[in-house]
Amino acid sequence: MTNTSLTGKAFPEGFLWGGATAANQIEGKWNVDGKGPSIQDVMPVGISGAPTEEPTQDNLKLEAIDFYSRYAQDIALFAEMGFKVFRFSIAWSRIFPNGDETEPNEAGLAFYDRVLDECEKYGIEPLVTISHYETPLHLAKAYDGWTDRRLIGFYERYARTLFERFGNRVTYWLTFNEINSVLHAPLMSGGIWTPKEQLSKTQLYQAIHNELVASASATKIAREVAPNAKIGCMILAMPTYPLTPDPDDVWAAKLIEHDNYAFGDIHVRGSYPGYYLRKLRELGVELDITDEDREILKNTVDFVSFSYYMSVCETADPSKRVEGRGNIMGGVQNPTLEVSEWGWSIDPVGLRVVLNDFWERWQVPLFIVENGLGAMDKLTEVDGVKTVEDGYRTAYLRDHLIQVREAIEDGVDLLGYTWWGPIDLVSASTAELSKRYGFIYVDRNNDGSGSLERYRKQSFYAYKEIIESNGASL
Ligand code: BGP
Repeated sequence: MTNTSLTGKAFPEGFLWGGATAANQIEGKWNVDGKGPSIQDVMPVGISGAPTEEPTQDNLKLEAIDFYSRYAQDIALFAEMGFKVFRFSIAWSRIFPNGDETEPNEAGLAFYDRVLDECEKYGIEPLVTISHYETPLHLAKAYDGWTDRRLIGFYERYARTLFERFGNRVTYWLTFNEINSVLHAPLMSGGIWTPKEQLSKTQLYQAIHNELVASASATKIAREVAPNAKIGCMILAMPTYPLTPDPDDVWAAKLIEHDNYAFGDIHVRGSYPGYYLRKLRELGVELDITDEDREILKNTVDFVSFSYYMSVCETADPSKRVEGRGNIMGGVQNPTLEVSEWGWSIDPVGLRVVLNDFWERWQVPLFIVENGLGAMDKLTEVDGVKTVEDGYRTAYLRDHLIQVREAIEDGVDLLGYTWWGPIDLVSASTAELSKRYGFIYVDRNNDGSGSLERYRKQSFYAYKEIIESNGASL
């Protein structure tokens, strides 16, 4: 299957190798230097349970891995691995603590200046997510998040503030993390306080519309105030295979793909596709779309970025449905694949499938901004040095990168690859620390204990070697 003749072939020159994080999963210091609470500060169990009214001590994100204090040391470790790019998000509620203020919080902006200073010191390109699952809590509670059109204006002000402040230091921007995940996780992804079961389809699709307009509007603002900026959308990619060759299964899989493609189609083409309008009609949803919205949507993105962890299957036959676990969306388990300790299918070829599909469909450069393996790691000692013998992580990394190389050979225009969680962090879906993704181990446990010391895992050296050889060592 795999074309082994590519073994030893380097990736294109200038390929951006690196790692990806999100503010709420690493920074900690949730109420320091003027930061307001975000939805994450009241989500102690991620999306696996209800939010709390106030931040509670069991919420690991409140201190996370204390990147807020340790960013210089952490970025130095990324530099040691040879990172060319570091993806991080800006915590909206550090800049606008409630989200609806008119003036930004200078101390919040100053923190990201310091982070950028460190990146520049090592020649690491920043890749900034404007909104990564961390809507200010006030916007969630007082406005019901993105269901309310007024969020467009708040987000525009926030994005403009970032472009004005950092536009000369940051080239690559992502407007919303995994924007399609709002379909499945309305609070985490859309800051929507109404519980999912009580949310009407009209509210949900209006929230999506409002986010899409805000995203396009950010692109428009960037063109004005930060002309060198490259703006990307970010999609949770999960290829959906038909469970059997039955055409009904093929079509059922296509419908799921449409749900996800719609977000890319709108960002790249600037208008709603026919299949999406049909879906809205069939759901009986009538959206509030203004003529101005339609104009704004025409501000299309420069590139499409995505996360990729796994694939799923779909079937039209309820008797064949065996639900698997997975990244936010889940789906029908693929019986041919192994799964991770969290039940996520492991499918390197699926990454090649996504890269080809997205490239053929949109013909804009792509960026893999998340891919990784969450696993239980065991800190051990080798020759007196603390480390983790995580050959399983290196194997996952290599297997996926080999498919990436195949896709590049297939003609896909790919800007780079950022491994999710190059340093252990708090997981999004379950808010635990024992689900470790890092090449760097962080001594902190699910009960909050630990010194926060950092240790290089064996995969640290494996990734370093891959980057050093620009992929030729694969
Ligand atoms: C993506 C999110 C990330 C990240 C990752 C892994 O959906 O963009 O924030 O956490 O998935 O998921 P988890 O942390 O649940 O293992």
